[in-house]
Amino acid sequence: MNALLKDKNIVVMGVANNRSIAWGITKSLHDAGANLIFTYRQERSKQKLEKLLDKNQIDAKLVVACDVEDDDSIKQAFQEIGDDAGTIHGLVHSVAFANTDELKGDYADTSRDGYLLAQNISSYSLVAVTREARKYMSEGGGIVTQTYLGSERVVPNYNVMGVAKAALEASVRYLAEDVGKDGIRVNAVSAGPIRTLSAKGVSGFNEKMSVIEEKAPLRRQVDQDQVGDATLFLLSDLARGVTGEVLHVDSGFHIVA
Ligand code: NDP
Ligand code: KAL
Repeated sequence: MNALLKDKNIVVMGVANNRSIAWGITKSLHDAGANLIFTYRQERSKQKLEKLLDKNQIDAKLVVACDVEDDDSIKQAFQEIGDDAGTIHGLVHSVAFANTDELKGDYADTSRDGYLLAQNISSYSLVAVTREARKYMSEGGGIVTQTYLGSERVVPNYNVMGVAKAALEASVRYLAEDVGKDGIRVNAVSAGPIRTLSAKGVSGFNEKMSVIEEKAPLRRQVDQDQVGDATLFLLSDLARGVTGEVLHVDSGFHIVA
């Protein structure tokens, strides 16, 4: 237990189950004394989340539905959060989606609809939620999103999602400039491969995981708790001088040739 986020109201988007990166983040933020507010899309995720909170004796301040494909849903969710919490001090964006059939084969075969869907949910959503959340971030604070190395390098099968993450990382920089004047920082964590529901069943995931143990400087897998602690750092005052940054939590894999 530490007091890095004591009495801070933090919104966490993207817990689907106990393997979710957002759940690792939840544990770190809870240990730091934060008041937690959650958003979910599917009813199934809400049920899993409520069970997890119960089992871990974490009291959520609020749990609200939010489909990031839908502006009205985002507006409604943040209005409810703002009405309940008064002030938001932090936001964790941990959502992404692309059609499975576009996460294999040639990137050149990506359909227009598939491209736009990946951009919509995985990248534009950060712009939309930043706009709504900042209305309630009157005391400043931090926003952290989740990205992957496939934005910087060509990683087989990541395809349309790599391009969405490149846009997401560019958004982090543009948003950081916009909201910096209000004392709000915007950063991303670039995690190494972690076995989650999203990662399940996508081609090439196992190979990407094993190469970390072989080639990354630390020669060990990345887990949700490591991403949780790095996200906590970025949300906390310890990172008060850091914005527009992409912090790699990948056992150092991105530095090796
Ligand atoms: P999860 O499957 O656990 O989480 C994905 C989340 O995205 C789910 O909670 C899902 O909610 C949510 N989501 C999808 N579409 C929408 C939508 N339209 N509106 C609201 N929420 C939506 O996977 P991860 O924890 O792995 O993924 C979290 C983030 O981490 C993603 O941005 C991913 O790209 C990133 N990342 C993951 C890595 C990994 O190896 N796992 C590596 C690097 C980055 P629901 O189920 O309710 O629809
Ligand atoms: C090179 C890697 C191997 C895998 C390639 C692509 C991974 C893309 C991630 C993307 C978020 C996956 C999906 O959108 C899956 C979706 O089509 C089907 N799944 C679902 O609908 C489930 C039920 C819900 C919960 O999922 C979502 N997203 O809502 C990349 C690896 C090494 C690293 C990863 C996995 C990165 C990442 O961004 O997740």
